[in-house]
Order: sequence, then C-alpha cells, then structure tokens
Amino acid sequence: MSQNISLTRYLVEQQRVDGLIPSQLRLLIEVVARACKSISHAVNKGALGGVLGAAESENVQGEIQKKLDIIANEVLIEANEWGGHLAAMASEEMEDIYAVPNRYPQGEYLLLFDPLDGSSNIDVNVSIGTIFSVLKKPDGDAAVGEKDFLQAGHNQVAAGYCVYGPQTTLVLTVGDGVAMFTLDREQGSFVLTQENVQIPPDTKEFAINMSNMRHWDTPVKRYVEDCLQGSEGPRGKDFNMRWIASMVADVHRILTRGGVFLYPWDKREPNKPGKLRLMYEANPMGWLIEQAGGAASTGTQRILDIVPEKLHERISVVLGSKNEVAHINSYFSKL
Ligand code: P6P
Repeated sequence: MSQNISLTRYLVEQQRVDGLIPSQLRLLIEVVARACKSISHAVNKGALGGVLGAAESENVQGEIQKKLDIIANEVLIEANEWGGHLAAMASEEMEDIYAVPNRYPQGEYLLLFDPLDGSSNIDVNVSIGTIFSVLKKPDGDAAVGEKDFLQAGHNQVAAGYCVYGPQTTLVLTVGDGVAMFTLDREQGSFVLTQENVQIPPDTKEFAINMSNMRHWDTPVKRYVEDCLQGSEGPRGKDFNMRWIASMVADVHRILTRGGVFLYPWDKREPNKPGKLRLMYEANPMGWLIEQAGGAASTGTQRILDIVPEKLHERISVVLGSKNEVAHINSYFSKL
C-alpha cells in the first residue's frame, strides 16, 4: 500500500465514486472507528488499567460480564448516541434496544454490536474484538422498536469488526468488497493497509472447538472425521486446525489466508440452533466473508437470508472458503 490513505479519506473517496456511503453513514462508520480506538486503548492497558476480570453482573445471554465488556458497551453507546445518524442501537450486552434519547436528533440508521467479542480471552491476553452491523430503520413515523431491527442480514448497509491483537485492525464492508485499516498509534488514525480482500476458495484449515465433538450432529462429525483422516482419507489432503475461541480472531485469519470456521448446533442445548448470535455476530461476519468471495451458511441455508424473530437469537455458523463451505453443506444435504 503505497500511499498513506486514512479511513476518512477512503470513505470520502468511496462516497464520491459509488455513492454507497451517504454522509450520515460515513459519519456513523467514523464514530464507530473512533470508539474502537478508545476500546483498543482500554484493552491495551490491561492490568495497568484495572480493567481485567469479571464484573458483578450477567448479560442477557446469562454470561458473566467482564469489566471490559461493560466499558466497551458504554464507549459505543456514548460515542454514537448524540451524532444524529442513529435511531437506535442494540448490543449483546443489553436485553432491550437503546433508542437514541429525545434530547438528541434521530437518524435513519440502526447500529448493532457485540462490543467485545471473545471476552473470555481478555484475562489471558489473546486477541479479542468489536463486531458491528448497520441496518436502515424502516420508513414510518412510529417510534423505533425491536421489530425495526428484525431484518435479514442481506439488508445490512455496513458491517465490520475491529480486532485488538498485535495490531489493532478495522475491517469494513459497505457492499463493495472488504478493506482493512491498521491503527497507526503515532498518528492516532486508521490507515488503509489492504483493500479488495479475497479469500482463497479452497483450504486445508478448519476452526472448530473439538472438545464438543461428542455433542455434534452427524454431518459435522463426518466432515471433521474425514478431515482428520488426512491424505489417506476421503479428502486426499492433510488438514490443520485452529481454535482461538474469539470469532473476530478466527475470522480475521480466514480473511487473511482462507479457512473455514464452524460453530454448529450441538446437543448440549438442543433448543438453541447454535451458540453464536445471528444479528451482531453471524450477520456482519457472514457479509464480510461473502464480500471477500467466501460463503456463510448454517449448513443448510445462507445466513444472510434468515429473517430474525428475536433480537438475540442464535444460529449455527459455517463460514469461510467458498468451496470448503459448499463441501461442508453437502454433508447436511446427505442426511
Ligand atoms: P467456546 C466468544 O465467547 C464466542 O462468542 C466467539 O467469539 C467464539 O468463537 C466462541 O464464543 C467460542 O466458544 O465454546 O469455544 O468457548
């Protein structure tokens, strides 16, 4: 990347070129990016900032919240509520939607986020991240409500994540491919470091939590068993496995070098379709993966075509290299 193109310049030039980024959406993305810089700063302080460890509370998922989960959520709310670009926000850390207070101007966008994904990794210094998804509020004068958020993922107008790892990198799509911006801490700005990201269609690397194998449904068991047989088995090649237990980090690896990520249904909680949340994990990640030439399915259907019934509903996830996702889907269709 020869020139030093900031996120702001990239967004302005994209807006000028293809009109995909109206000014209010550009403002929204820049505000989210600024919030991610603040979260990155808090994450990087770690023990020095007194921000490690659990808070005294549970989130809507019934999971013990980390102090940084709450901090990240508050940073995103406070950064976005006054700008006039949003009607409401929804977060993994909040049961109900957060309508922009009447003291601020109302905008046309809805922002959803997992403020700090992978937070079980915070205390052990492993990469974590913020995931966000942007929808347009449906037309109408009625007060914004949860029902306005219940749109299929193919309605997203922007999606991305910021991974807090050895680098802090913002990864973004507005429907015209995927771009990556690395935080230059000296300048204090995100600088374009990759655009038109393309995932290799084939892979020899899968990501899944193998400790759950006995709980998986047959298609997933058969797929993984075939991979484990390596070059002597039906796949005719050896596979590598990765599992960071931080979706943002696993997806970033896949966007960078290919691979597949699976978090399937399992019989530990048979009434839940999966562990991951559709609206602020699977949808934004699924769109990024598709925009980079990959695929994102539940094993039986495209994730982005699913119309949510509840804000925090969960979903099975198979995403990554297009041909490998198609191969995994074939195990489900053999049922
Ligand atoms: P497990 C993090 O809590 C998360 O939601 C994803 O980021 C990650 O991929 C998954 O859960 C890890 O789940 O069951 O392996 O700890």
